[in-house]
Amino acid sequence: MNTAAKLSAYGAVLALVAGGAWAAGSAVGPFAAEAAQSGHDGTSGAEGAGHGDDHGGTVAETARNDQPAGLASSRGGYTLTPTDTTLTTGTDSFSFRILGPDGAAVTAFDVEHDKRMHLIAVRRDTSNFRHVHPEMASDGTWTVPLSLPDAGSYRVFADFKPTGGEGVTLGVDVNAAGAFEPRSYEPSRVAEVDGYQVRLDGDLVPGKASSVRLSVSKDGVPVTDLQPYLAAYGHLVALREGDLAYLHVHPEGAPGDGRTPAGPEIAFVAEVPSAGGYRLFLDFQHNGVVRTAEFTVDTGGDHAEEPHAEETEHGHG
Ligand SMILES: [Cu+2]
Repeated sequence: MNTAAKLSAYGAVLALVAGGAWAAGSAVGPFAAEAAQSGHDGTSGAEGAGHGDDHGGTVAETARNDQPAGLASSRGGYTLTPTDTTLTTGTDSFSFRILGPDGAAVTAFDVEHDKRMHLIAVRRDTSNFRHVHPEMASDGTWTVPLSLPDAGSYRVFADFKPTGGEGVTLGVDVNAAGAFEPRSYEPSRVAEVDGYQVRLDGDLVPGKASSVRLSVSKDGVPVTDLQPYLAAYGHLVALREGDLAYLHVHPEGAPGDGRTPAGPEIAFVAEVPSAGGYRLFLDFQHNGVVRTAEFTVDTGGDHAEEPHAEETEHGHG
């Protein structure tokens, strides 16, 4: 009944994003487009006030954030500072520090999903996605090999939880010199990678917790022996086209919990903050190799459901 409850364990990062929107926009609904859609007769304000109820559970603990993650290099007192913002195509490494509220490099981080630091790099046109795990030196400098195949401007996200603080994702741009061809992506719900096919089912409805399912097969045969990778059968990162707002989503259920199968389907609950195009990147592991499947979805228009249609029934009931 309360979709927000489903977010509690595995969608914590995403819930932070979504909860902020609910809290900040409680009078008019999670986002402006939804309010506009539901308010055909100009009563969007009243209707919006009505559907604060079904999101109540997570607002209190998530009200601190009012922006999607990854859009800023500094947030909540923490700052991502790259050692060098120019990288070389081919073999190179990336190093950085996280500065804390006192201006000093942070050296204490909690383990989340098996790692103390998750680093995502993607060119700003959303090509060349990388998800890697840096190592920290004792002075707080993180370093990771980062091979960028093509020139261009890249967004680098550091996803971490400082000990004693809140989880945060900071983003910064780095550049690899040279000419490049920008890429664009048509909507696609089927990914092919190394002989694997991954299908995306379910629609991301802006402003609502939405179930999406990813099904993995190899040469047409469903894969039922996915291997845990970073304590889950899949890791899903969604990036909003245009500004690369960052959503890190985790599956419903975990390996070894007695109810979550090792494929072929991986179920996620995700909430995107606004209508528009999103690029989705699924990391999954099979036969000892981690692969990434990419999808492109457009949450505007055709797929959007009429929001909260059933709630109009009990306005005066
Ligand atoms: Cu990671």
